[in-house]
This record gives sequence, structure tokens and C-alpha cells, in this order.
Amino acid sequence: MWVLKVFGFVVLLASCAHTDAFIQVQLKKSLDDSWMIILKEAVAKAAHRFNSSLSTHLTPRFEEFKYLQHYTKIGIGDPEQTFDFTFNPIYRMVLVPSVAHKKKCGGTFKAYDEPSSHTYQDIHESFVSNEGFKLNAKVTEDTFHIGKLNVSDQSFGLITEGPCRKSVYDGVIGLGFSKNHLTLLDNMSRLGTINSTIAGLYLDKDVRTTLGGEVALGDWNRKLVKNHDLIDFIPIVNTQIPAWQIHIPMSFIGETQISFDRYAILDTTSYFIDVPAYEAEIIAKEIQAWNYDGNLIVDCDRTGILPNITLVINQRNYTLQAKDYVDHVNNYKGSCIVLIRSTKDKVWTLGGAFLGNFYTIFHYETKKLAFAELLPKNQGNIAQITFWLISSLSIFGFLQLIKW
Ligand SMILES: *[C@@H]1O[C@H](CO)[C@@H](O)[C@H](O)[C@H]1NC(C)=O
Ligand SMILES: *[C@@H]1O[C@H](CO)[C@@H](O)[C@H](O)[C@H]1NC(C)=O
Ligand SMILES: *[C@@H]1O[C@H](CO)[C@@H](O)[C@H](O)[C@H]1NC(C)=O
Ligand SMILES: *[C@@H]1O[C@H](CO)[C@@H](O)[C@H](O)[C@H]1NC(C)=O
Ligand SMILES: *[C@@H]1O[C@H](CO)[C@@H](O)[C@H](O)[C@H]1NC(C)=O
Ligand SMILES: CC(=O)N[C@H]1CO[C@H](CO)[C@@H](O)[C@@H]1O
Repeated sequence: MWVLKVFGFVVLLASCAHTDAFIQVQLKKSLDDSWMIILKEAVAKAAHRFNSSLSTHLTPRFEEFKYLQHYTKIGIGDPEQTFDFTFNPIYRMVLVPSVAHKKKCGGTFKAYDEPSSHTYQDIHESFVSNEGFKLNAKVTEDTFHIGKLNVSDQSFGLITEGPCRKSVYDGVIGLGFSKNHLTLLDNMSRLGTINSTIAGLYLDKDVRTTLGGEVALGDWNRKLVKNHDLIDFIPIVNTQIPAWQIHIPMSFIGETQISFDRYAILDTTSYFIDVPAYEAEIIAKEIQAWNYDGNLIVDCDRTGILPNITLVINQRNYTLQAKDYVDHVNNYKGSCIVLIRSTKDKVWTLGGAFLGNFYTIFHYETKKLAFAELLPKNQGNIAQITFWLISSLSIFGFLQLIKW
């Protein structure tokens, strides 16, 4: 009996000592149909080339194609204007549309109205960005409100001219490396709201639920990761660009080699994995997909028998099963789109189809990142429940101890 009570007391101390040293930002997710246009274009070309019953049959499939996107509400300025932000390691800046940009687009999207915020400051600098797409922006500073936290004087790019695409999110928070302007993480670290410039990213891709995963700022969330000892940190290869770029020495589909000596960047807002055309063709052949202008289509029913894709990075295998690289959100009459497509670029882009399978850790000081194994979702909950159970039991033990 005494042993049990002392144990309870020790556990109580341990659970009190447990504090999360990071800011936990919960993400929402929803389906974004703004990419339909791009896919419609592909279909039009495909229909022209293959005027068969197959392409007519497949056309609506593309028209209904939706991207899964992850974002969260963050406020800017005083009085606070709230926006849905997505976090993307491909950019270094925070980007928000301006009222001027919205007017030019005749858009319905949300825009930041700078004169109505007392805490707004114009830095009188502008920039042209080529980080993914061309846009003009002016550098601005204001307070960011993330949950209960205020990050003052955060610089961000107020978009004055750029693409007029409406998305399910309004702005982007860059998780890339800083250069001239401090990133959100740099500023948070300066303010002392975080102790380490580390970020963790979990993108939940289960379309049946609304929870979208989370971004951790200041550290990574150990409760979401299995086998902490097995985490391998991968050095990034190009520190001159904002994006996190890694080396992929080899990749395979089944035992067939797809690529040799490639580089890849991470893009959370892409739903796909982009690879050079030649490599997409190897994949198409192995899984007997129809290659329509770089978009691969398979019979959904065959997903179960398709081989795994393995990326060998830093001498470790990172495996995607067919259920990970074949989309099921947009299943249309039994045809499914493969989340790997061809690009003109030699550098691969790892989007949601890859990132959704891992817990990504960004370690800014060491310039390394890791793709850690996610705990199966229910186990995470069980771990949490167990934690609370042990905590309450230990409180109970503690009370018992006092009583005795
Ligand atoms: C930073 O570290 C100090 C000392 O270890 C700790 O007291 C504080 O809570 C930490 N802050 C955050 C945000 O983790
Ligand atoms: C495709 O075939 C249909 C009927 O078979 C025909 O009416 C249509 O004009 C064709 N379209 C193209 C682009 O060739
Ligand atoms: C954060 O900013 C808001 C609005 O400006 C203010 O009401 C609130 O008190 C601030 N919170 C902290 C912790 O400074
Ligand atoms: C594919 O990967 C999964 C998970 O890593 C593994 O269980 C399965 O055996 C693999 N399948 C093949 C055909 O190698
Ligand atoms: C990594 O994957 C390749 C290709 O599937 C396979 O040949 C190799 O045995 C794997 N290595 C390990 C350590 O699992
Ligand atoms: C609180 C803090 O450190 N804010 C800084 C954020 O970054 C800008 C420059 O980009 C600085 O001017 C702010 O002082």
C-alpha cells in the first residue's frame, strides 16, 4: 500500500513538471476547389488528344477535383482583423492581401485594411517575390494575435498585386528561412515567447473529420510522434533559398528505381508530389496509370494491389503506400487521380501526399528537418487519456498520502 502511495506522489510531481514548451496552433482543414481551373485545362487537352469514351467518362472527375487545405485563424492589428492563414515552408514571409489588391481583382477574398489598425506601420520598402508565384508587396509591420499570444511589430508582405485566386485561406505564414525580414518564428524567439526556433507540423488528411492537425512553434509535439529514438534529422542542402531543400539520393516504386540524385522542397499547400516527367512516366508504367498531360489516373479498385513508393533520404527509407499516393477524396465513378504528377522542374516538390504521412520537424538552428513517424490517431488520444488518468490517479494517491 505504501509503495503505491509513494508511487502516486512521484507521478504527481512528474505530471506537474510537465509543461509544453511550445505554442500549439490547431489547424482546420477543408476542401478547396480553386484548382479546378488548372485541372479543367488538363482535361480539355486530354479530351482533345484522347477522344475516347474513357476521356469523356473521366472529364467530370477532374472538374470536381478538390484540394485538401490546412489553415488556422490569426488576427492582425488593433482592432483585430482576423484571417485564415496556411503555414508553408516554401515562403519566408508572411503574406496577406491588401484592400488595393482585392479591388484590382474585383475579388471576394478577405483583405487587410491597414489604415484602420493603430498598430500598423509602413516600412516603406517593397518587394517582388518569385517564391512560387510572382507578386508585388509592400513591407508592413503590425501585431499578430495567435491565440492568446501577441507578436508585436511582425513584418509581413502586404500584397498589392498578384494572382487573383480565391482560396479557402486568406494569407500565408512562411516557415522558410529568414533573410532581410524576420520571420514569425524569429520574432517570437526575440520576444521570448518561444525558447527555440523549432517548428512541428502535423497535417491531418482524414477527410471524415474537421480537425486539421497542428503547427507547433518553439518545439515539436512529442505526443504525436511514435519512436522518438528513431527520428533522423536530415541536413538541408541549400541555405540560400527560403524553402527547405533536401537531397533524395534514390527513390523506388516497388523494387523499380524512379530517380537518382534528386533534390526536393516541401510545399504544404500542394496536394501532390511533383516529379520530372520522365520519372512520372516510370511510375505511370509501374501502376498502369493513364498519363493525361502529366496527370496520372488509375482505377480506384486497384489501389490495394499497387506497390509502395520509397524515398531513400539520408540512408533511411520513407515509404508511401498506394492509399497515401492515390487520392480518394475525389473518387469519380471508380477513377482516382494519383497524387504524383509531372513538372518541368528537376527539383521534386513534396506536398500533402507526402507530408500528410509524417510529423515534420523543422530545426532552424541546425538547419535540419525530420520526417517522424506519426502515432496512429487513436493511440494519441489513448496516450492523452492515459496521461490524465495517471495524473488524476496520482492526485488521488497524493490525497491518500495526506490522509494517512
Ligand atoms: C523558456 O525557458 C525557461 C527556462 O527554462 C522557462 O521557464 C520558460 O517557460 C520557457 N518558455 C517557453 C515559452 O517555453
Ligand atoms: C469526340 O467524339 C465525339 C463523338 O464521338 C464528337 O462528337 C466530338 O466532336 C469529338 N471531339 C473531338 C475534340 O474530336
Ligand atoms: C494582445 O493584444 C490585444 C489587442 O491589442 C489586447 O487586448 C491584449 O491585452 C493583448 N494581450 C497581451 C497578453 O498582451
Ligand atoms: C508497403 O508498406 C507497408 C508499410 O510500410 C508494409 O506493411 C507493406 O508490407 C509494404 N508492401 C509491400 C508490397 O512491400
Ligand atoms: C529500402 O527500400 C528499397 C526499395 O524498396 C529496398 O530495396 C531496401 O531493402 C529498403 N531498405 C531498408 C533498410 O528497408
Ligand atoms: C518583437 C520583435 O522582435 N519584432 C521585430 C520583428 O521583425 C522586425 C523586422 O522585420 C523588427 O523591426 C521588429 O522589431
